[in-house]
Amino acid sequence: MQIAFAEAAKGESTWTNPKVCAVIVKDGQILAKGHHEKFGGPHAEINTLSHLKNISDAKGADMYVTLEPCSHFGKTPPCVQKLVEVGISRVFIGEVDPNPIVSGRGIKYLKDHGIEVTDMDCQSEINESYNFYYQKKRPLVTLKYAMTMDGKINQKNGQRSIITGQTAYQDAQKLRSENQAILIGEHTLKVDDPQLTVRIKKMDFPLIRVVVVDSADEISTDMKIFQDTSSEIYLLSKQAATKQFPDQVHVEVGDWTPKEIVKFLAEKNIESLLVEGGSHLQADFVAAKLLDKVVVYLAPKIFGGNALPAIATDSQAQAIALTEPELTQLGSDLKVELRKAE
Ligand code: AOF
Ligand code: ZN
Repeated sequence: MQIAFAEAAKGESTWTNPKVCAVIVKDGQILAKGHHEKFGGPHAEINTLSHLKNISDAKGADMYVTLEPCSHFGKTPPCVQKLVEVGISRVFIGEVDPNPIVSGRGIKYLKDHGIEVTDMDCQSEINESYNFYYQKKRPLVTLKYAMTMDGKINQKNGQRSIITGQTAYQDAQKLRSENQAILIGEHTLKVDDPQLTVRIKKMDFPLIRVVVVDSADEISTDMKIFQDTSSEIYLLSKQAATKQFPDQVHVEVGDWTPKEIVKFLAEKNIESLLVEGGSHLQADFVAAKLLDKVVVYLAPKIFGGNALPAIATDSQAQAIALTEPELTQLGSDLKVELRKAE
């Protein structure tokens, strides 16, 4: 099962689908392994079977699969049917599928068809946001910011400042690549003019970009974010727009509180959201207590002055307890990772 989990992690393009691997074992020998490679593509179990020299080798064999095999007709037919058809005799499952269209039904189908099933209850972190989404019915929210030792994200309000070095930048790109949606506020869009893309590798499913704005009509179509057409952009606006934006841009009108934003993304099957600022947006998520993880890149400098801090809480003080930090030094910066305490 350890081999299977290590192999499952190779599935970098599964998007909102889980990372899964299946290994077929017979007489103490690994006969085949395979993982889910790409969203919409064959599931791990089917890939593994296709790697057998001879499909008849599956008869009487054991399968170690990191996630409960599926029992539904989705983008592909149910894997459980195939496992029964080829004569697998025992299935060892790493984790039960939290997705209600499968959860428990896969196991039941296998058992009803004479296959011995063992749930190894591995509780791995491999599908953290997938599991979170089905348990909490909303995306896992990570607040991310880079700040100086005096808690500043800019030298002056309304001005973009370089905070961290190259190693931290690369790491922040990786963090982006591990999330399905990225969110910023209007001020950050105007001041930083970011693209909100991943530049360190080619993404099969680039993260969707979300910006909360007062009025979409006041946003210039010359901003860099609009030049990139690789993923959808949602402008969450208080007012309807009359302006013509490029095709990948959608203006959604509403009262966009953190709760509403997260609900909107949950309806789009988004399992993970990275909130990249600025100060007021971070503060809104803190005030709504809508945060699950915090990632801070801490740079060895002090800006001084009176620019806003990373989280500009103007509401009543709210203490949010976080878990003990995980620290990583990245060049001369420090990465601090925390979770909301239970
Ligand atoms: C995967 N890969 O290896 C396994 C999955 O949309 P579909 O038809 O691809 O089905 C997605 C669901 O299938 C997924 O949420 C999970 O419940 C189940 N198992 N999915 O993408 C796999 N085994
Ligand atoms: Zn399947």
